[in-house]
Amino acid sequence: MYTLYYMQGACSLATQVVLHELDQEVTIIDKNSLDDFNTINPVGTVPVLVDGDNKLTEGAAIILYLLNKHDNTLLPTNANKQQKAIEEILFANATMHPAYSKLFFIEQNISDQKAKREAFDAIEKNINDLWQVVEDSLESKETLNGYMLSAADIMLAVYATWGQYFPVKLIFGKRTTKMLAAVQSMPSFLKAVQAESITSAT
Ligand SMILES: N[C@@H](CCC(=O)N[C@@H](CS)C(=O)NCC(=O)O)C(=O)O
Repeated sequence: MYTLYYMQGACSLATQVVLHELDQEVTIIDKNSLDDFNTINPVGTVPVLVDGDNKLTEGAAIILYLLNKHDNTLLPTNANKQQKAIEEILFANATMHPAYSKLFFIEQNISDQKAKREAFDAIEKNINDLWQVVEDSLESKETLNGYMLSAADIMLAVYATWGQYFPVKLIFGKRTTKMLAAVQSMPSFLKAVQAESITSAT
């Protein structure tokens, strides 16, 4: 049994979806329900996963830990394919996620309206360029690795929901839209969203 610290709709949602895909039981705890979350993760970010005596942080590291620990079809075993899948997980976590994080940063930290608009415009272009990279990589395939759903698809499907909260126009290509919709309608994804809405409301 795992414990996952999360925030509603945040990147920790991808960790929960992966746990469901792996058929693992998980108790989820809303970071915002605690007064002292920084004693759990001094960086203050979710996800944090507790596995027995083991406390894990950093989303990509947590997902790779789970994929290495449990049998699954999300991470290929073939060395070259696995390397590619890890690249895609890192592209999601270390390239796409930080681009979206700038939207939150701009909203919270820039008060001058002109500077704010310029910053949003710049990051809008950056994010759209990254989604174009995803669209190009989905040419003639339905998921990032081409033959099965991957952890990176799940991570991207979570981040893709964040743009709606900001004054930016994000453009998803046809193939990307199809891949994101496929992930967002998976039973594991719906179960994770539902679990967060119940736990956050209590
Ligand atoms: N590098 C970290 C970044 C995680 C991160 O930025 N998490 C955000 C949510 S998506 C967070 O916890 N922000 C803290 C807050 O908004 O209170 C990871 O991948 O785990």
